[in-house]
Amino acid sequence: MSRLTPEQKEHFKEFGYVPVRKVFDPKEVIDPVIEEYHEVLDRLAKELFAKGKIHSTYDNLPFGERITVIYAESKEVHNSYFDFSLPLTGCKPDSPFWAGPSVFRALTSQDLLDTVEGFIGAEIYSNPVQHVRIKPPESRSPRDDKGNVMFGVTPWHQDNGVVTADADKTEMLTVWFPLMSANVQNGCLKVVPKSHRNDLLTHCPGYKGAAGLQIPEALFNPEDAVAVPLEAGDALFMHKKTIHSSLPNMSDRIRWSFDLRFNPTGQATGRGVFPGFIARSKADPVAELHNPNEWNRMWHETRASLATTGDPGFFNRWNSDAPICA
Ligand SMILES: O=C(O)CCC(=O)C(=O)O
Ligand SMILES: [Fe+2]
Repeated sequence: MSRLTPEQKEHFKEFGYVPVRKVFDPKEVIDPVIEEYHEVLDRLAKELFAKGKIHSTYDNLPFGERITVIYAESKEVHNSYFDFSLPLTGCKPDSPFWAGPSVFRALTSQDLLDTVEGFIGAEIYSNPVQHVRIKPPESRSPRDDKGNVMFGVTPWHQDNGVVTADADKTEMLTVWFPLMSANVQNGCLKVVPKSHRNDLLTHCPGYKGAAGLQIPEALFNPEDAVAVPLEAGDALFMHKKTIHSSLPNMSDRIRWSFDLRFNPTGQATGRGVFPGFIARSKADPVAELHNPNEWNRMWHETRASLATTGDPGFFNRWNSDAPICA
């Protein structure tokens, strides 16, 4: 499988991102994840059916179609059931998440870590800022009461802007890869080349009614952005200051991706309440985590503790009162 070439490293340094083809074998890394998610969807379907929110569990549909139909009929996006992360606000003892063994194996794929090593060296920490994103076609996606597609486009941001300030000096690398091909039609990412040379720009919470944090377009030139289509097995590597967003899913199939972060071990993750782990250590291989059950246990423990202690309360440094956010 692919290792980082000097040209790819140079591209990353120059432009703040680099798409790498065939980082890992999708049959080895992605197929087991998809298999695992079938079971998660099955449980969700049974739960919604029992609550009377859907008329059928749609067992016979393929994954993408099944999830699209289930989200549409239940009028809700149930992405937390699949995500290997927890809500930062309002976490409950039974908040759904999924930290299964195949997901862990994808996070720690040796082929993936070999490429990551090319960027940040051989002491690799799996930063817990990570998500699976399943985006149904916008034409059939549930909408909120303002008519916005739920979990639609990701607005412009820098990943540095969504972590706490203690990680501003962290050499955080974003790794984004699709589980099925992602292109302009179904909503791949768009990145602004060379934007990593900027400072951290102001992010506005709930800007123009959109969910989440967003950099106002007055602060950079969105016209400079380029789309990054990828096949299963490819990955996009991004600098923490690279401005990026996603396109809308205008296709008739889902857009399905993992986004992971890695940093050199010992540096702040920017989300200290969540559990990370040493994915690779050339200096101390014994410190590496290889047990998927232990990873799963750490997330369960975090959920229990957040549900008891309440919201961490310091995860967002931004305020919509900033004049640029008006
Ligand atoms: O997949 C998306 O829509 C957004 C992903 C993203 O912002 C990231 O990977 O940092
Ligand atoms: Fe991002």
